[in-house]
Amino acid sequence: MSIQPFLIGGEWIKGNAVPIESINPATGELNGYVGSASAADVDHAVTNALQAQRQPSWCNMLPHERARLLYRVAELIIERGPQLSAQQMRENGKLLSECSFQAAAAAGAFRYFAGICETMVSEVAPSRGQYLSTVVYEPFGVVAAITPWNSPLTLEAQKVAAAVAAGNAVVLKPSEFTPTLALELGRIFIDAGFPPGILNVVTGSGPEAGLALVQHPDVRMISFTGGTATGRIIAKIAGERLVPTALELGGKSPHIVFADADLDAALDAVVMGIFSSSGQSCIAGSRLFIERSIYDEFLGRVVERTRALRVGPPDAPQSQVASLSSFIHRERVERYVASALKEGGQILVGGKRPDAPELEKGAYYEPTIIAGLPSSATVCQEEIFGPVLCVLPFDGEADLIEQANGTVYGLGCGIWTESFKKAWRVGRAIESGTVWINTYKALSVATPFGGFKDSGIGREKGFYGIRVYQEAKTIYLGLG
Ligand code: TXE
Repeated sequence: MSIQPFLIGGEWIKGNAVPIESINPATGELNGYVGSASAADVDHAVTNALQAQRQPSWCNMLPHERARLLYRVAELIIERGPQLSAQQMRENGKLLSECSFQAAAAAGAFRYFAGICETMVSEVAPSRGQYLSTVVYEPFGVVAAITPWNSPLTLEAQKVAAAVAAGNAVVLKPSEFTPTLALELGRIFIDAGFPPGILNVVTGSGPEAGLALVQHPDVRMISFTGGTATGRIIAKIAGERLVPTALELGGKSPHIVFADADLDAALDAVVMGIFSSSGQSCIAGSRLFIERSIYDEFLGRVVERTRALRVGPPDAPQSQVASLSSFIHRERVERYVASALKEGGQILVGGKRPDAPELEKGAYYEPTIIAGLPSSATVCQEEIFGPVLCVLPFDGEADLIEQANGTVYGLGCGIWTESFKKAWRVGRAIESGTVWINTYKALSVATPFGGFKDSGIGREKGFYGIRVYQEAKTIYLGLG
């Protein structure tokens, strides 16, 4: 059995834990085996990262020199884009077109943080005495980056680019469902000329490799994207260790349509907002709120549009919704739909696996719409992370805001109305890290991203996204 090794200190290692079996969720076929890190392997990775981070060749490297390496990584991602996109598609079943878009976004993240390296400044505070008071920003040392399976290309790039731009070394642990994109990033780092050990990749399970990483005493900062339950486990450990974290967790984003909206534009956005990536997106607009006066008419159009979506293989150009990321995840989605039925919900479309025999071997699930449940129902409260839209009517702004804010999450929110005053009022009242007005899922590396409430702690991306990976240090220079 051939096992793909992982990367520690520039060396490729098979690892001491049980190898990962990588399965293509769109076909059920085996992609191959990938090495799995034990706690001892993780210790080895962190030790290497620490040594590499302390080497003068790295810690004395000037920011504009780091920028050159980061630009080179961006170029290599673009050159290898088709291969990276196809590889992500084979591991998580995402549409090839979405994967290609994400490869370009990954390169964009490296270019953006390279640009920040070239333009960032230290600060001089107004003096209050005979001294010069300055603020400089230092790297933490070793950063642990732990990523999920839905969008490894972009999520791994945005963490690694910012952490390395800030001067850290990184130990990256990708999801066991999508282990090899991080390995390709490791290869790109070597080819771009980064010193060995600045990016280490440990593939392996969450409870073994992931846990060993967050517990390691030389890891000084943890950046995590994944489910809220895992985020909570990590936050507890980090709290005990007094290590800062950036946690990007789940969501149950409200997508709101007022009667005065441009309903054609809203319709496109509502359908794309939930069913792109088969709903496996933390910012999926999974709760649709429709103003009562247009509820029946608009819901009818959403149902009709959803029924017409073409479910198919991720590499077929005509496919609009591909498979889910794993068979185990499809079962989780099915359990949620069953719970909706049990609680009295009505399935307006979907609610089952597709009948097409050619999709039988993959983890496909039909785009599904559920109505007739109150906001308190399980499927309206918990993150399903699949192609399932829950629809609710609302009567006026107060009712809407109460319902929209009535979950533990606060990641994204979409508002459709032609009244800018109403959009502003509602947008300010919604507890959410991002609000889209008359657009949805627009994302830029140049703006901060993160969640309110159980959707996370901290913000990634944006100009200050680099500060997440740095400590402020004040230096007083006596002049008296
Ligand atoms: O994610 P996990 P899972 C949500 C979504 C999904 C649910 C569960 O609702 O249905 O989470 O998905 C690593 N210590 N999101 O179970 O477990 C794990 O190996 C350290 C939302 O797949 O959070 C992987 O690398 N690490 C989301 C990473 O955590 C641990 C994206 C994420 O896996 C660990 C994915 C531990 N104890 C799921 N346990 C988003 N915000 O976009 C696991 N891991």
